[in-house]
Amino acid sequence: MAFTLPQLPYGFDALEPHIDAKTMEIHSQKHHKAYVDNLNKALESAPDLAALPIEELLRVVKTKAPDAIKQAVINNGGGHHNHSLFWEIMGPHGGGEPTGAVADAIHASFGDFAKFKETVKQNGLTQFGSGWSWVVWNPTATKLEAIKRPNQDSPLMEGLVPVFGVDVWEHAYYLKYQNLRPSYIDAWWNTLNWKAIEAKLATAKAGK
Ligand code: MN3
Repeated sequence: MAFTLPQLPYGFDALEPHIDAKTMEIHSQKHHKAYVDNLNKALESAPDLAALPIEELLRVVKTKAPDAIKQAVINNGGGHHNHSLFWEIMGPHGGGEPTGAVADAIHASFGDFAKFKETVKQNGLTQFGSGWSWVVWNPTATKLEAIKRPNQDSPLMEGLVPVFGVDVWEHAYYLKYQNLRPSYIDAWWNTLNWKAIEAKLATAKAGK
């Protein structure tokens, strides 16, 4: 079955003033849609791969995808999964500090929340060009880690599970913030839906 563009769980303007409605509309309806369309196109010649859940596809792409389509699946499959996750971990009336399991996991890996935020921000700022600053669950180390990865490279390709992260491609912020990536990342924290992130962490810990 072909991959499909998920519907945003809120309106384009729901993350104002932190992320503007126009950026949300173009980002989800144009950029994300292009990843979905190009993923389906790349997989026309590989129906066995096209039948996999997106997470499983990304886990096996490096070993199982034919060379002719491998990079296209990495780019567009990563783009599809990264953005689907991105929309889910944000929401209206977000931000603040997490509680419960997410707070515990952050404290265990990073110490205090301010230090954690600074690490995630610095990863986003030092990602040269396009990419993501990720908070991932490392199932081997059984803890959260903060990493940065270029382009649409999914942490799933290296056995890590993305829990949440910030898109630092210019298309994610340029309309409102122009070259000010630091201001965008600071504002992004105000969009976080910690309940959704807690659910992602639980799923990651369960190995799903
Ligand atoms: Mn993007």
